[in-house]
Amino acid sequence: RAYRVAILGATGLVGRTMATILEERGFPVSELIPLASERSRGQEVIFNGKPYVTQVPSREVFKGVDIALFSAGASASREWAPVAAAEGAVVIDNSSAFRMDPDVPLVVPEVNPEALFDKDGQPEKIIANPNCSTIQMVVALKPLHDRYRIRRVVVSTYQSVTGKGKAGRDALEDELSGKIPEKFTHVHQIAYNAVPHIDVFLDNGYTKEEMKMVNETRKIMGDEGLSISPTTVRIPVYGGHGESLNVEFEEDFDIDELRSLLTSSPGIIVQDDPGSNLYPMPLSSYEKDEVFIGRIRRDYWNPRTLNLWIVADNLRKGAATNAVQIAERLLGRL
Ligand code: 2RA
Repeated sequence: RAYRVAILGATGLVGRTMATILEERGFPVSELIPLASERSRGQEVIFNGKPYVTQVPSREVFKGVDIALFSAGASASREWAPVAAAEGAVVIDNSSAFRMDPDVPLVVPEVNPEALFDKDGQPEKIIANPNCSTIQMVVALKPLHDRYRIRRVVVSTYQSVTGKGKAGRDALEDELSGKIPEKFTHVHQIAYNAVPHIDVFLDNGYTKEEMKMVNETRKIMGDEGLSISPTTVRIPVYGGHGESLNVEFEEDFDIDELRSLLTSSPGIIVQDDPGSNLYPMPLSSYEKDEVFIGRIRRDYWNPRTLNLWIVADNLRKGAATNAVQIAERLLGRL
């Protein structure tokens, strides 16, 4: 059977990528229902060669929708997810609105697919898609945690301007072309710069983006004891987010065994050959759906600790691909 699929935020960078990925992966869509704010009403979204006109969300519009992919920000999700769910749709929500709600599963299919279903095997009505910087990290950490038990992770991110959507990308292009705005989209100039400030600062001195990496990782991995120490940084690149990790384990590890473990784990491509200058980069991860890992090496000072470098396309595996992979797991169960 084919499904009626709505995309809320259909004209944004993630929403458009969701439609592209549904199409690329041959997801069985009988009708696409693109939704967005008043500003985008009437814009066309081309899907499988057919134009679909963007509407504004309403209770009516969600009637008969099987799957609703949301990427229009937390307040739109808070308003419309309960409505869509009440009308019978399963909502896969890319905003932060429900991620830490104990009644809502937060899912990365390679890590905790079992959380998608209730005890009767029915799909949960609202499913949260994690933050981009969390998704790529947990895909890499899961097999390592299962095998060597992680004690602590220190992570620094190098995040693409597209994490802030089209406005984030346009801001870099404008600044590079010499247009300096009155108010910077990335708080400070991002062209030729690096800004260690993503989302707002919290009372504990961390940013909201950093605390997402802490709290979401614990929830997805099902381990409240995991200690994660993040610093998140915006850099002037497109294509993907990079993350440098220092991971301390409970157990000893053999580096060759660890490398083969990562190579054989789902969703991961190891690109690690310093002799031929091979390691992942944002440009080479662009438009790819996997998580790329390289620079795998033992910590110089602590033998139970590992250094590695992880890159993924933040609009794809960090957002749209993960959401569509969740939807794929629901096929046949709706
Ligand atoms: C960012 N993590 O990169 C955000 C996007 N969800 O700004």
